[in-house]
Amino acid sequence: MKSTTELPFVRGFVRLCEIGDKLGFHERNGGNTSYHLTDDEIRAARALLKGRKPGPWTDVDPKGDVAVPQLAGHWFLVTGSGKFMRNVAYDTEDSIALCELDGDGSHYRIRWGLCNGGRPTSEFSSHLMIHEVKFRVSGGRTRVLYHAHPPCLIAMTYVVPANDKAVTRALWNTMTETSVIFPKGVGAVKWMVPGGRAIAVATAKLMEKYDDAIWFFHGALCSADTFDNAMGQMEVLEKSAKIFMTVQSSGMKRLGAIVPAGYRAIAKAFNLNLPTRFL
Ligand code: 2HA
Ligand code: ZN
Repeated sequence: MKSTTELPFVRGFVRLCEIGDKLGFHERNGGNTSYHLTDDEIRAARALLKGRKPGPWTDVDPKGDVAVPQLAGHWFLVTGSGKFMRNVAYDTEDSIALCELDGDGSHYRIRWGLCNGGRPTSEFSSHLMIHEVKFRVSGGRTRVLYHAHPPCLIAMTYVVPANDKAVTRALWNTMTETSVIFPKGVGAVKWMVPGGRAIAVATAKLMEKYDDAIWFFHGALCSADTFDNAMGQMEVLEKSAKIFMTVQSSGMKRLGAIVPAGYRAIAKAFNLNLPTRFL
């Protein structure tokens, strides 16, 4: 292998960005994503980058408020601040960055990418805080964080109250298999300023128990083990929200069409533990 863009995790990352753009989830520079490398992937990247000078150490959070000590020394592939998802496949080395964290998880340096300058996404510190939670609760399985602005999902947040139960029930009640994709439910984060510490703390807390969170009037954040699953979850959120909004717009407000006994039957058929508080 000669180039960083040929590494399998870089190819998967680029493909996710490309698909998200085609699905209309990313107007202009909307959305961002990050990937947490495994030890083997770090070794492969290091071998390719041998002799290449890393960028300067930089605060993870410009305000110096965020450190992720449990991720000290870990590497992340992340979209660049202000970069367009549409351009990630077209001009990969300009659009994304491979970042290494320092020994206390408070600084990063760029090892590859953002070749014409720039910084990781404004949500980088939020992503790292969420990666730290997910690394712990998933035992290292969760690798991908994907943030997008899917239109029907955003529209739905104007109709459904900002709480986990309301959002989960609304989504579960659209397609029969939505509860199978989100068996733990989906978290709700009330409107907050993006890129700030408050939204990061609120989301990180929800990510202890959920894999997905809706940011009201903004979009969603999905976490998963693979790029396919992260994109799959975002697609199911958007498709479910589209069905929800279509039914609402028709005037047929038949929320609750799938009855609690139906969910119990789904749980049995798919061997799931669906929390009864959402039924
Ligand atoms: O990265 O979507 O929320 C651009 C955004 C910030
Ligand atoms: Zn956003």
